[in-house]
Amino acid sequence: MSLRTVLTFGTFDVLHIGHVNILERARALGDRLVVGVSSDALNLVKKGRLPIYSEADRLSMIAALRCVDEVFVEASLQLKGDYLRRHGAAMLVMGDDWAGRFDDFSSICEVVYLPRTPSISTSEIIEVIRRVL
Ligand code: C2G
Repeated sequence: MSLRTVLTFGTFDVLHIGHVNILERARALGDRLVVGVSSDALNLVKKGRLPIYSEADRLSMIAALRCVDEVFVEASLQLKGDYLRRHGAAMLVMGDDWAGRFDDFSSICEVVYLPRTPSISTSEIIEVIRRVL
């Protein structure tokens, strides 16, 4: 019987409980979890700034989590379909801030949006740190 691979994408900058929650819930939906971590260059395009933590550090932290089996660098938003095929994904999981945005990939695998963890985000953490400094 082949293993059911779940794949998810994200920047995972300034790692927090919302990130860990979605990764653990994604892993529980299959047998192995593969995570595409956005490159620094992609983040600059997506969010107009570089992440606080470098690409290498973000990859290391995500790879160190017990629920994560494999990580790779997501270099381009346009390659999502290729990444899903290359890793033999049975399911794509994203937070529901992306609801509906990845439905086109349902021709490749199941697409599932999980509720975000409320009241925490990287940008809020950065804002709080700015305020206390
Ligand atoms: N997340 C969550 N709860 C939060 C914050 C984030 O469930 N409180 C989820 C997001 O919905 C996402 C994942 O954690 O599925 C990673 O979040 P980000 O690092 O903010 O990812 P993002 O930059 O949105 O990248 O092309 C898609 C992107 O790669 C997603």
